[in-house]
Amino acid sequence: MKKLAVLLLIGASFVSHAAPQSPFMTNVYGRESVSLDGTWNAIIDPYQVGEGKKLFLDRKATDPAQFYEYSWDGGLQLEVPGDWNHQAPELLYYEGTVWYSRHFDATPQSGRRQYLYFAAVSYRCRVYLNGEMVATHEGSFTPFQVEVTDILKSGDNFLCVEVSNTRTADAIPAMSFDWWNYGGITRDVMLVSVPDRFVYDYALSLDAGSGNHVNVSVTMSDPGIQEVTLTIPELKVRKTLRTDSGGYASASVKVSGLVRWNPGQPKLYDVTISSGGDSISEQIGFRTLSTDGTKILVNGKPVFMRSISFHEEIAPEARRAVSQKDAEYLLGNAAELGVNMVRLAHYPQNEYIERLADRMGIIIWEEIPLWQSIDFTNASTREKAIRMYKEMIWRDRNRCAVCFWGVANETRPGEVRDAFLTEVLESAKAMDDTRLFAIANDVVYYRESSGKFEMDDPFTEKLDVVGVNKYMGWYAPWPLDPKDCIWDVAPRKPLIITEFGAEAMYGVCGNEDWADSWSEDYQAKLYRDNLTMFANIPNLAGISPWVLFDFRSPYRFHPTKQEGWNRKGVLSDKGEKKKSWYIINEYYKSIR
Ligand code: GCB
Repeated sequence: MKKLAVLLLIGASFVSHAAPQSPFMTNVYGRESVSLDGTWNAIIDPYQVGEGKKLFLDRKATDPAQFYEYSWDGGLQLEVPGDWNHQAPELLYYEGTVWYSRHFDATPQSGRRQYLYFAAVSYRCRVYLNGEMVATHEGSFTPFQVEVTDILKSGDNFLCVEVSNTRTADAIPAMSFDWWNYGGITRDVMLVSVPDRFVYDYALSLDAGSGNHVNVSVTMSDPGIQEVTLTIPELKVRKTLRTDSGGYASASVKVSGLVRWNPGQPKLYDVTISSGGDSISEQIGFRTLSTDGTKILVNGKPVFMRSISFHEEIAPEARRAVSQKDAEYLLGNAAELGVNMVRLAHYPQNEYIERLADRMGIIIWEEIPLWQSIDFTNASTREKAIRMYKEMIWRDRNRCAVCFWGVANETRPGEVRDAFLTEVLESAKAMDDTRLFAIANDVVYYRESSGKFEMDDPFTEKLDVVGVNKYMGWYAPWPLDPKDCIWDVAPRKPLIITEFGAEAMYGVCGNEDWADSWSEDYQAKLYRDNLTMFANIPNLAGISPWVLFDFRSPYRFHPTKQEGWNRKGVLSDKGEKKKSWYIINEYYKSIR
């Protein structure tokens, strides 16, 4: 029975169930677990011969005629969580396969189940435990788990993971993208222990209609009618639900005196869900989201999005962000700029970031990497996108900070793309109707015939909010004086400028009218000009300059200006403030 569950979870397939069931449990960080982070052994396998050589077995010669062409001892070691690229010079640009392994001790307990949980592996992987393949996963930015109760041994266990970050045309993102292709076991790994029957997934949200009901849904790990109790002590909520035979229960619970989560005023409540011998707790906030014409409303009040984007990267150390401390660094720098929102570029980032945003009261826009050159004709890519999107929602649907689900970034309108994105959008909407769906589009052009900036993308009609990435003064010359640039883009919806900017080398002074000066002065003037133009966007509901930090990207190979860095940060790769930082900081103070 448990073995069957293992097989069903392989490859992130979904267990068929009376109720929708996530491929991983909700709130793994609230579970009893043993961390498998730390130093792992590694073997670089560019020709992919590791499987044939059975690297997933930790073999040592035991008779005189035996030898093995590999050893897990005495070779490369890599820290987990972490990208491999910054850990060894030969891995800086590496795109291919690396095998990871480690031993760990376990003590299986009767009446409990054990899961291996990977918060993210970039980009695809196969997981072997004690020589047996137990899971595969594709996608760098969402978690997966596999039950290993029946495979785990008392005492020593050997865990091996084959990881590949090879780019392929059917992948998401696809062949080229403007950030570093970090490979490796980039997020936490843990061995999670849960009771035999446990609270598998749950979602809580404030009912947008009544405003004083908390909607809760719970799925137990196993079918069968069971009692589940929700408690929110501060609100004096204690509600017992009965699941259906599929192990699913939902209810709408009236609350009084609820203080809502707001940007800048992040009220969170201790919430516990228990059933039988199991209990899981975390802090959750409650808010509503809606739009009214061209306004975005949080708890019924208009909020202008003062945003910034960042990649999941610690620029001064040229590596992926992996920890609570790293989350504090990224969101701390964003907060200092004066934001109330962060657009996570361009994928779900590690959970430390979303959870900290909840606690700091910073709104999050989250998206999957449907970035530019996706193969929209490929049915398997579409299935992948739908799965990734669901995984993102499953992981983060209890994070009230997450207010926007971004559907795609800079894609070309057309029948094939529209059909693809519509399927992604519809399956996401079926899972979550408590957030705003948005897109970041770059197909906005100045039309001489109308004298206005316009956009033709009927797909945006299906969305709540339209984002526009527009690099006026950088990739596109100004057609008119910025003060005369009038916008008529999605005029009946809220519009967020989701990207604008220019590259500048920190500390470089230069001609503010010459893009090729790569100077802070050019970037600063471009920022001032854009702010002037934004005043002519009647439906403007927020701005999100591109980007907080200079970030690493093989896309950017100018030998003296970029050296593998996209220099559009308002902060340099060392975290130094450019002139543009002060312009945005002042602007954000002025519109608070
Ligand atoms: C964009 C992309 C972003 C790039 C940026 C740039 O439009 O959405 O990922 O990094 O432009 O710097 O060109």
